[in-house]
Amino acid sequence: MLPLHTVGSGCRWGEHRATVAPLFRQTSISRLPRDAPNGVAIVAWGDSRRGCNCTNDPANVFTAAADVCSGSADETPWNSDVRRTASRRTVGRRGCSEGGGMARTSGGAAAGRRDRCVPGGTGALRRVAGVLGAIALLQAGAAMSSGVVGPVAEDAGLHVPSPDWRDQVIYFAMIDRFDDGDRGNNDQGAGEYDPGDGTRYSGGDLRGLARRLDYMQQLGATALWITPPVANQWLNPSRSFSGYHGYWASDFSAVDAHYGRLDDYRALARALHGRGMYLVQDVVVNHVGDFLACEPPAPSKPGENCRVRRDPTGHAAPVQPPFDRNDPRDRAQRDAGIYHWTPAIADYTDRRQELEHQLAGLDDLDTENPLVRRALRKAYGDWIRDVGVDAFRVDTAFHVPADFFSDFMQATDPGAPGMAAVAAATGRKDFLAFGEGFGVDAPYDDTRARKLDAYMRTPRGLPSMINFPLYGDLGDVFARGGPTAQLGHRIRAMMALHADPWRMPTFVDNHDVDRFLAGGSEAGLKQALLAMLALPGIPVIYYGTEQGFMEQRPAMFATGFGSGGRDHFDTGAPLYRYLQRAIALRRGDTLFSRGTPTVLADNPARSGAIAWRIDGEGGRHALVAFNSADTPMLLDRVATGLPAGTPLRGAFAIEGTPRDLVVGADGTISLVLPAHGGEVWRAGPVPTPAEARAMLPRGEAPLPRLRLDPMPGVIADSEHLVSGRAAALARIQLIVDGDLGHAQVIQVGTDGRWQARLRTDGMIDPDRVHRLLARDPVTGATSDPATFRVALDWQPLADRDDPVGDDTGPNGRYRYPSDPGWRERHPADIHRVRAWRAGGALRLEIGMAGISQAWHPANGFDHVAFTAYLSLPGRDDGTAVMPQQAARLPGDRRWQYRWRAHGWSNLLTRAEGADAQHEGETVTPGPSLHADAAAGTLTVTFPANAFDGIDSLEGAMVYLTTWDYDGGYRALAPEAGPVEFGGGAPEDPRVMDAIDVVLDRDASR
Ligand SMILES: [Ca+2]
Ligand SMILES: [Ca+2]
Ligand SMILES: [Ca+2]
Repeated sequence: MLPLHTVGSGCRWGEHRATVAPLFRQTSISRLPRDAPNGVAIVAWGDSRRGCNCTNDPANVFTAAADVCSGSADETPWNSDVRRTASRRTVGRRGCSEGGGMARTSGGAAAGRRDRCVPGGTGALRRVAGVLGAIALLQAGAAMSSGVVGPVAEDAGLHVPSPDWRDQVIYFAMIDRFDDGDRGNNDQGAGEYDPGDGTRYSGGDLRGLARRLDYMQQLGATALWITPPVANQWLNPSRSFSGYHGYWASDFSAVDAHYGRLDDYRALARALHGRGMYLVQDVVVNHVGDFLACEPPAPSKPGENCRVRRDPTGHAAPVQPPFDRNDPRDRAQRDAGIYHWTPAIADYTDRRQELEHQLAGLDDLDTENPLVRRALRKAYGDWIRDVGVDAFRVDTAFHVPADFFSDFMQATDPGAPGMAAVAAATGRKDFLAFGEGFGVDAPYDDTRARKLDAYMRTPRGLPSMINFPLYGDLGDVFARGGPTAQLGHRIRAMMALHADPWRMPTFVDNHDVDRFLAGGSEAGLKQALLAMLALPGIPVIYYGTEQGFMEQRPAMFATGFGSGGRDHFDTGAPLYRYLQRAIALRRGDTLFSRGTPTVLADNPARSGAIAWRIDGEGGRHALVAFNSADTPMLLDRVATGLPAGTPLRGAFAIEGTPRDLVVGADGTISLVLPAHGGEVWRAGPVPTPAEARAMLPRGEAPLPRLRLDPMPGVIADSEHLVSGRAAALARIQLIVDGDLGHAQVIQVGTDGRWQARLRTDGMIDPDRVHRLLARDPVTGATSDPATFRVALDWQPLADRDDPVGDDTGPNGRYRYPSDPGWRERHPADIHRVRAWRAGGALRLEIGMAGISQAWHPANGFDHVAFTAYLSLPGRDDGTAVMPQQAARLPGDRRWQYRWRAHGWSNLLTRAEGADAQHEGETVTPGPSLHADAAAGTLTVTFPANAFDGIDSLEGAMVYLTTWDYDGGYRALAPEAGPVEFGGGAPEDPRVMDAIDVVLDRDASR
């Protein structure tokens, strides 16, 4: 190991940077503090080592010098840091293979670390260029070391100051699925490349990203977040899955060969910075790939239940020290304590398991170990310094103790300082790192929001976390028809809980959850996106949302997985155009990116209206309103908090031309919102009293007297008689929960009295407060509202047992996937089904052999999907085809409604548009779902209005089936795989267990 000295006498790679970086700041090459030291390092190292500068010339004149570097690494006395850093620069292979081909001496993930370039061909020429270039840099470096600024301007743009993150809009792309800019790196020969298979590499890379920056920038994005570009475990045999996604690291310090070379990455950073855009790298600190197999129970001593497995590329461990020390049977490795050597997390509510056990079997690092911490800081600090990364997204932050991040961000170790210090040395004063805290809160609950908050409040820890709870409520409200009060609650909670919600990334789609459009409509997606853009937080647009993607991770490029054989970079696509417009609204006025929202109105009972005001600097205000329902909704007498007469100028409308409004005399506004509407207004200057009088309508007639008679607070019947007075009116509208589209028109008697039947069997949740009012359809005047709840009296309709152990498919020979999550639990075995009705509402309780929660599912159960088909009596419409299950209903019966739910979906469709592939039209409101793991039951409740308000379910039939679902029904093959069912052909029915239930009160016990 060489001693660390000042510039000019053998400084040590990795540490010289800290020594020389200040020099460059002093000489005011502020954009280049990271790049310059490489040049200096050459000087320091002298002739014998100059070949190892494989780096910082954008023209790649040193590419061939990489041969020298890796070829001589073992013979030189450099420490491992030198070798590692040097090898990273060759890891893309391409530079070598261009020159004379690559002899794959070892292969495997992070290949190139020890691969050798075979000299010859153009490689020799390039080496000459490399030497010449090295001499040029030597001269530059000599000038630098004497304090004179050298000619390093070709690296301009690698480092730029931090932006105000609140104002950014992030585009998030999966490298492998975005664009293939270099076909030569697609197939690394390990059987890991197959664009026909979503579990394999598709060929996307860093050059692909770089050539599509126009596409992102024209959309309005100001930053690009990419999935981890680091060398991954290419294939995992136990899962039949590849590391195309980037989260299964083999070497945190190397670019994966599929994605290109270090210079490709630097070119991407420069190109972004040259456009005024920023680079966000996804980083993982919790785990590496899956080399360890650890069986439960948790060990009493480290590693006793663990063994290492060799993957198809021959690796049994990550290649990067110290993460290569993963074998607990080796005492020295065990004692190094790099890993936790624990089984997979079985109970996500157990904090210790969450922190120390394997997330989905991925080898959990002991992030308390100083060796681990240092190696991670070093690897990730290098990306900031070498590539010019502007921010990190930190994967799986909940699985690492919050105080780990204080060290990660702020450590003062001179050889491996924290990210904040590394970033500061490159001129970034505000290096953003935002953690992933996966999971959403239940409606009106803040448990996870508080957990996120605790990470952000850990002293000097992670500055930001992704706002998952907001994602959950945007989806519940705009995709799944939940009450808008859920979103109202979330907005209030995030403003109250978090110190700086403006810097928490927000999203509607990402790579780990079902796409919005998989369960929601395009109209709902437009609303969710606009809501996100009109709320605090850094909006993240997941690639493909702007192209209407419905699958989670298809390729944007024609030759990649799931592309449909065409490129999708369509700047004329309707959602692209829409997002362009909505992003422009946000970016056009910091009121939207920095303002504070106050919720003015929402709907606690159902989908419908929500409105908030945004207060910005300088007394500026905006108003935002949505209607999430399928029908026009009335927003009546909303107190705006703005002075009477304040003009509200239409700034944005999802459809049509924005309209102007004026705040009424009492500071309120009333308006009708079109179905799935969304509008934004900017408040004009507050008027003087005289101006206000002029703005307000003149000579208003006295409002007619509208009144509701008192109502009970709780209604148990499926119908209720309501009454009231409406003097001098011929008819009124009776409006429940704001639903103007379904207002009942009621004739008023000559005595000024009226009465009407109110149907309540669409109101299935006894906790929800409903709101009734009468309205004069002519003037729009309304009565005071009455509020009430509905606790229906459920009548039994069916109770059927199903055999135990018949979860073997229609032929009796189906087998579960080989993963123990299925084999040991039999999660698809139905034991009993009970049914109740209340008016036209239906409740099913499904008793199961057991309920798995292994993956921490949002709906409280996993490893099984339920699909039920409802056939109404006396109906001959619908279809017998069971979509995506390769089956037909028994007796070719037809269904009119279909329910499909798994751990993360809960979807009701009607038969219109359904066929073998398509699930049919989505129905809202959808059912509510409740899993009781202890009782082994799942309860699903369908409101009557889900079934178009049919009067009775007597005689209807329900065909309930089980299978499993993961962005699609899981595959079936003769042999079961880790996640594939076995015992049938791919074209056979995807049904593990099934039960036919007649809904007949007399037949029930
Ligand atoms: Ca490629
Ligand atoms: Ca962990
Ligand atoms: Ca059964």
